[in-house]
Amino acid sequence: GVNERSFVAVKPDGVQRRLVGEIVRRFEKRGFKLVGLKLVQASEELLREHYWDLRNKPFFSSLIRYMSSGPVVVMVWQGLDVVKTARKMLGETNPADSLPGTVRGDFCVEVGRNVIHGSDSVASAQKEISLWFRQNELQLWESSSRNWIY
Ligand code: DAT
Ligand code: MG
Repeated sequence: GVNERSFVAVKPDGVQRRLVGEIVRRFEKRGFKLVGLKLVQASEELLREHYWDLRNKPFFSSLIRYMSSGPVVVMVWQGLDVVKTARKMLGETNPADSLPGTVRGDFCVEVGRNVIHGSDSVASAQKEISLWFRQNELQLWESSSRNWIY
């Protein structure tokens, strides 16, 4: 429904490369509602929890090192089918497979520097939102353009 939420993060390379505004712009213009946003230096402990499902992959330790190499911008976006739509807006995990017009297809070339994260299901979105945000960091607000989007 329209209250679905997704967790989206601009990774350290995206922050360093000044892509935060561009990425926020795409989600705003699509019609999603921003309900949480902050710039954080993630601890390795938090990142290991975030990527728990990948703990046995050969790239796991380099992934944690990359993700803790600088601040990330973490966001919660809300709207109709936002989890699936955000994944489409991100592109494929490997930027080489990502179409132009997607964030990864427009702004990166390597899987280990793929600029952005987005939850892969409603269930993982709920887990990730509660891992990265406190309840009082999420804002409930009425969007004045709601009736023009829905
Ligand atoms: P996604 O970020 O598209 O959800 P994922 O959850 O499978 O992809 O993996 C998380 C991140 O781990 C991904 O964004 C980049 C890194 N990664 C995935 N596969 C990789 C690989 N084969 N080599 C290096 N890094 C990889
Ligand atoms: Mg994933």
